[in-house]
Amino acid sequence: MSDCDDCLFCRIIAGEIPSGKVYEDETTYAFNDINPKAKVHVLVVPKKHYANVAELAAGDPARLAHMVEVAQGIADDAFHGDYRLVFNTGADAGQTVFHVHAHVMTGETLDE
Ligand code: DGP
Repeated sequence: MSDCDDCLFCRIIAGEIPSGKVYEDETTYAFNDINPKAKVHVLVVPKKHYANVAELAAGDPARLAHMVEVAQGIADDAFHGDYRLVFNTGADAGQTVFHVHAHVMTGETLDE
């Protein structure tokens, strides 16, 4: 982990920027997306900084699996366990924050 001083999500995890926290454990943090695309739209992030899901999968696959467990728990609580999980990876795919984050969208029936 390095170069986190100017990482928005590292600052949110550190509590330097307020967020609507919905879950936290030793390795993982989850908070409401500021621009929700579904009734429930939560971002799940590892506390350790990885730029994208490919780096996380290569560096710590167990942590990635745990993020999916956390996403499942959010959907179990919000909407009988159904959810959409999105990792935008790279600027041309729409990634704007380069600290890996899973978009968990749930809480309602989603359009295709
Ligand atoms: P992406 O485009 O995949 O990199 O998604 C970044 C998401 O982060 C986007 O849906 C909006 C959200 N976001 C950006 N800045 C903030 C913030 O300061 N607080 C919160 N809660 N969400 C943010």
